[in-house]
Amino acid sequence: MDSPALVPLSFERKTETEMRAAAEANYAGMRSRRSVRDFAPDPVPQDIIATCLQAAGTAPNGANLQPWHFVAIGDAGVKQCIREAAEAEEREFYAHRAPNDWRKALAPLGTNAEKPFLSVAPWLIAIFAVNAFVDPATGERRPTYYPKESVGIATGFLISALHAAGLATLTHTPSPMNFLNEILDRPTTEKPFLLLVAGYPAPGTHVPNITKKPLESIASFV
Ligand code: IYR
Repeated sequence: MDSPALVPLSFERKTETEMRAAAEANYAGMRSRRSVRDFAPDPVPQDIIATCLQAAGTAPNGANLQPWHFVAIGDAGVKQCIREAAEAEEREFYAHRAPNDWRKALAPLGTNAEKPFLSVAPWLIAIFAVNAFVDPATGERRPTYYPKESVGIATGFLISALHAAGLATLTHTPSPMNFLNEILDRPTTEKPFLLLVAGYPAPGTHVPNITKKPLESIASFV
């Protein structure tokens, strides 16, 4: 095997004071993010979404195969189709499929089968994990590695990029989500991972009064 081509790493050390300030500023930015379920219909330029998708595409991933595909949907007809298919699944979920424990866990969020945000918000981003692909060099089908982990990390990058850009998001997971392959014409080698809703919050939006766990209960230092 040839040794891989290497390039110098671009990295500048910050002072500890600078690191502290940068970590604090980032934390303050991240903790101001809230999941939003009431979106304004106001349009958001496509290029802003595209830049956030490029940021998502920088995520670390298995063997750099970048096993993800994002479909950004601004078309009103496609959004309506997705809304109808998602609401059909959600009606089943809330009426029959949801176990009681799950129902109880969701009660503080006040969610139900109605998903108006899927047609109101300017952008839906359907995120797919790519489990296999055809190698353009050989025509062979090849697997990807750690697609779920990779697409999860990329989705995190995307959510923080959209938030940093000044947009609100909602991670939406109708289950099952196979209808996304059909509506968006994606191959079966791609598994829907998440539907991300992006836009501006509707004026006067309220969010549940919930808190995040303190550091001591989510982390330990040894
Ligand atoms: N997919 C359903 C239920 C739901 C599940 C979880 I876990 C949530 O954090 C919120 C909702 C829905 O979207 O309503």
